[in-house]
This record gives sequence, structure tokens and C-alpha cells, in this order.
Amino acid sequence: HSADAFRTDLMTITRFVLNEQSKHPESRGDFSILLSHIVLGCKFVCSAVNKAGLAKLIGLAGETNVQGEEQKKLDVLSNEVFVKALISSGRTCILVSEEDEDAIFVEPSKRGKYAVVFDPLDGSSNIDCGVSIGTIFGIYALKDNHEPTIEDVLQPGKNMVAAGYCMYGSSCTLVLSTGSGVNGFTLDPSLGEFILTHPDIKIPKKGNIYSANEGNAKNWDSPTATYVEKCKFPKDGSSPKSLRYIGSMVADVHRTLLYGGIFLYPADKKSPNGKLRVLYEVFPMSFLMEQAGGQSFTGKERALDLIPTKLHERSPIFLGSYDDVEEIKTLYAAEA
Ligand code: AHM
Ligand code: MG
Repeated sequence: HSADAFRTDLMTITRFVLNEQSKHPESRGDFSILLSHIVLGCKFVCSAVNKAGLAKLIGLAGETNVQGEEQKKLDVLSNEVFVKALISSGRTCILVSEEDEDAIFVEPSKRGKYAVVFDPLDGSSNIDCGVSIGTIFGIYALKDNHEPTIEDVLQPGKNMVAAGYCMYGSSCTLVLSTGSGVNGFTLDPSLGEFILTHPDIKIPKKGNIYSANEGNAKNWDSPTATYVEKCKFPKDGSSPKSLRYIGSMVADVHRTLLYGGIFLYPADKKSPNGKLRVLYEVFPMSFLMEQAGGQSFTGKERALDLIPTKLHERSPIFLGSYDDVEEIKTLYAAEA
């Protein structure tokens, strides 16, 4: 490909997914329609996030405590946009959002076969300082036309048919897997289209970055503590790893996917299940990691094998480069 070819023959996310679908003659295009509604949600949130700083500046002139409220509004706004976009796609039957206590069952006239679990705006504590935040989503497909129930989403992550995230950062990047590899698309703001910029992403087999909130180290269990100690003081003659921690899962996982290394939010004495949510944080990110050639582990098992028992369940998580995750698995196995 010459550079020119890229400029005149744009692989948009819609075209990409339609291409993929054409490999499955039985497909009726439902997935592309669902995805185009997710993409619309991402574009909306991207534009809202980009304006948030400005809105705050204007707000600050008037009121003093606009800050907190403004931030909350962006969370709620993003959730509303995704819920409405997903329902209006006509392709969903159940929605689980981090923002809503209960699952949303789509009314029968607007129902389709997909169940979508999502965190509309993850890392929102980072909004006020302009740090990257993101949307995370996972998609299950109901097998037949049965009346949807909660059980349809309380399924292991390996049953997802697709997963992805959109990062609102220095550029707006959407990373998607439909179960045959991982592809990254960047929003061209002048076109309003996501263009394929990162085809077939593979995570390096081993990395030199670890990513964790070390402020919790006091309460970590011994395999986690041993692992992080080894990152800093390797005994095998290798160089120590670098520490990078943004505190925004999408940004930390995105860097891990592209540069390699490990991201961990382990259990600790205060939070025995860690912090991150199984359905819409742990599962989608684990799905992407495995599809990119990496691994994802809960401290007990392959993350995608976990069977959730409630919607907002949490789990410890270690994900990233194959070899790096292998190392933490070995430490947990020795402990067991
Ligand atoms: P949130 O859903 O309340 O935004 O919390 C999730 C975020 C993740 O993006 C990030 O990985 C993690 O919380 C950071 O937690 P901590 O501040 O404890 O390091
Ligand atoms: Mg979250």
C-alpha cells in the first residue's frame, strides 16, 4: 500500500464490519446495525468530552460548585445516549450499564437478539484534569427467541460475540473484536468516521511495563506483592520494568495492548474482589487481550471462564502480554 492508497480508499469501521459479515452468508446485517448505533454513542460522548473543559470554564464564571455536578452530568448524559442509541437500533433485548442498578429489558416491539453490557464513561474521576477516559462494551447474542432473562447476561465472558472500547484521548480510538482478532479505528473528526488505523493488533509476547495502583500495596496478597517486587527488582538479571498507571482502565489497557506488559487490579484485604466489574470491564478487556494473543487471569482462573452471579460483580484482574501474565499465574499456582 502506498500512503496515497490509504487516503483515497478509506476503510471505515462500517465497511470493515460489513466485509467481515459477508464471510458469513447467514448473517442478516443485524450486527452492523447494532455496531453503527454503538459508534454513534461513541461519537456523541467524544464530542461531549471534548467540550467538557470548555463547559466548565463557562460554568465556573457563574457558580462555584459546578465542577462536581458538571462531571456527574457527563456520566449520566453518556449513559442516556448509549441506552437510547442501543434501544433504537432495534437489535437489543437486554442492556446492563454501570450507571444503572438494574438491567434494562427492551420492550418487545423494539427487541433484537443482542444483549449489551457497557460502562458508558469509565474513569470519570479523570475528566476534570483532561486525562483520557473511555467507554467499554461487551455483546452477547441470544441463541433463540426466548423471553430474555437476567441469566442471558450472567454468562462467562468467553460467550461474548464481540467486545470493544472507545478511548477519548489525544485522539478518539475505537478498538473492536468480533472474535477474529482485534482492530483499532481512529475517529477522523473532519469526516466523522472511524478509520481503520490499527489492523490486526497483536500484543507483544512480553512487555517491560507494569501498571497498578501501588498505593494499595500494603493490602495486597503475597503473589501480587511478590510479582510487583520482581518487576522492580528482577533476580534473573533482566532490567526492571517501568511503571505506568493512569487510573483510567481504557487508557491503561490500550497502552498495554499496544506496547505490551501487564495491567493489574488485584484483590486486597480491603476489597477481596478487587475493584473492577466483571461484566463490562473485566470481560470485554479480557476478550480483547486474548484475541490479541495475550492472557487474562483473575488470580484463580482464566478471566473469560468466570461465571458471574450478579450484574455488578467485581473480580481481581491481571491482563496483558502472554509471558507476563504467565508469570503471575505461576506465583498463584505455587500459593494454592
Ligand atoms: P469508575 O468506574 O468509578 O470510573 O472506576 C473504574 C476505574 C478504572 O478506569 C480504573 O482502572 C480504576 O478505576 C482505577 O482505580 P484506582 O483509582 O483505585 O486506582
Ligand atoms: Mg467503570
